[in-house]
Amino acid sequence: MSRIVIDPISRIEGHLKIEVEVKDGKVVDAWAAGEMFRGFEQILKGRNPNDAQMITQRICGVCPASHAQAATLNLDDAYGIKPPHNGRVLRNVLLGANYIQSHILHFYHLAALDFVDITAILQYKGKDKRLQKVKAWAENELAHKNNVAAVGPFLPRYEGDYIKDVDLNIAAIDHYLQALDMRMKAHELFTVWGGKMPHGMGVVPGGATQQVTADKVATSIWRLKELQEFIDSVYIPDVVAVAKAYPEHFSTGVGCKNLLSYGVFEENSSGSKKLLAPGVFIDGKADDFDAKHINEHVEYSKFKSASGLHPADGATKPDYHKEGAYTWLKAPRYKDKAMEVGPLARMFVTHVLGKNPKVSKLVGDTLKAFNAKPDVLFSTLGRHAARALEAKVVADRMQDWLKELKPGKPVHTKFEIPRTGRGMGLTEAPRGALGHWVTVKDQKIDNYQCVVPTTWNAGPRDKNGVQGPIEQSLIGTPVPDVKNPLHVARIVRSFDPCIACAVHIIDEKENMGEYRIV
Ligand code: NFE
Ligand code: MG
Repeated sequence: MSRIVIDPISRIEGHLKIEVEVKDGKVVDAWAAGEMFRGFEQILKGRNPNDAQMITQRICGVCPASHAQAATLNLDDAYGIKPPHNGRVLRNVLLGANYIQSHILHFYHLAALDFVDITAILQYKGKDKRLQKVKAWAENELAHKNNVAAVGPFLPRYEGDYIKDVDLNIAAIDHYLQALDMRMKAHELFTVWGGKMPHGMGVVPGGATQQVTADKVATSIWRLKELQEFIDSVYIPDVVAVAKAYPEHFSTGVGCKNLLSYGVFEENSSGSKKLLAPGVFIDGKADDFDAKHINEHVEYSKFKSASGLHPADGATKPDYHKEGAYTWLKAPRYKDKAMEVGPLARMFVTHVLGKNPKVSKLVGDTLKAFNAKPDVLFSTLGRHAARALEAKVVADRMQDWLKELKPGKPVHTKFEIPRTGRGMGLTEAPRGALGHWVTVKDQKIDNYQCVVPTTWNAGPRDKNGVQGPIEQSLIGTPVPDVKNPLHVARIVRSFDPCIACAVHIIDEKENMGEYRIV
């Protein structure tokens, strides 16, 4: 029996520790730990409620659009207001731009180098200036490989079964560089309506801030067109190529097989119809989603607040030295079950509930191409495939939304902050189900709770000792070489974890030290 500690696991957002116990070449138990406490929920107490959508965006620079969305839906609910047509559609456009950016980021810049052999660039003989620069970097890197100070972002790495075909590797490195430009395009599209990225100014309670003009629509459409072309002709084919090269990863990283989606991208003013449907998949059965079944367990989390609270009445009281606790993430549960969230959950739930024929066709066609049953989606590769297909569904629909915008019409509904109120804002961030809850008292925030996608996925054991989704997904993973747990890293990265979001104060001296707001 041996223990492997990956701390921190690189190429994810934030600081996550993964610990696994290995017996006879396989993982037999796993622990995921978020080792920072940030305290955003405390920072919000006593503030003007309108500040929530600005402050909560600072939880994360990767998915601020989603926190803006959840916070404004939450405040809309507490204030009893709804955005006008343009306001609703603009929120979709802003969130959609962030989805596309985030999914491309994840596949190319965070996950692909689990498969692509970056050192293949040393054999590049072509004339592309960008690839020549990468080659020069790699040569320099290898010349200094015993000098830690000279080690770049890609090496060292866990060694293992990387793609061997040199041309395929070089094509993938070229796409890695193209993907940087594509992310810039998606960010530009976001800033047309959001002013800046990260932490946009485009979404506020009651709607959006930017007036709709024909030039803003036109400048968005051509950027989106380029993104659609990239998704169709580069991103999806690359995911298919990885899937063909690594079919065994259709059966690694299976996880809890329970899925949760709050639904996202409102398609009507009541919010009853969404592009990606709300729903759950538990013990093999699809069902409607009801927010009353959410609670957060803290038996293994460093909090002294009560366990099992619904987030509307949630509490976040840190306890640095709590016995048995190993993480700053809480363990969210639905009907007391661990639930995986993210693109796989959204696409699967939308498909099995039959809520969007385009999603069902894409999922069906992909499964047919691989001659596979839907069960293969519960896997490392299933998560990558669902993310790529979702990028397409969102980008294609965004073309319609941009055309549905009405120049000159209102983008915003006026409101007053009520003396008291309670709100719930449920949306889906690129990484999964995101909920914000607020209680307003004397026109100030009395309580604010965020339950974030990576808290669902990377959370710890619950009151019943049942592991969180990432922990469960690691059990049974082959570890042929304990010094190079590449499959473990591949599985964890397939969830696209973001710990900045999940542990929503870092102590200046050490994370585990005295509680202090910095
Ligand atoms: Ni910080 Fe986030 C997304 C949210 S994840 S990236 O997507 O909300 O926990
Ligand atoms: Mg929380």
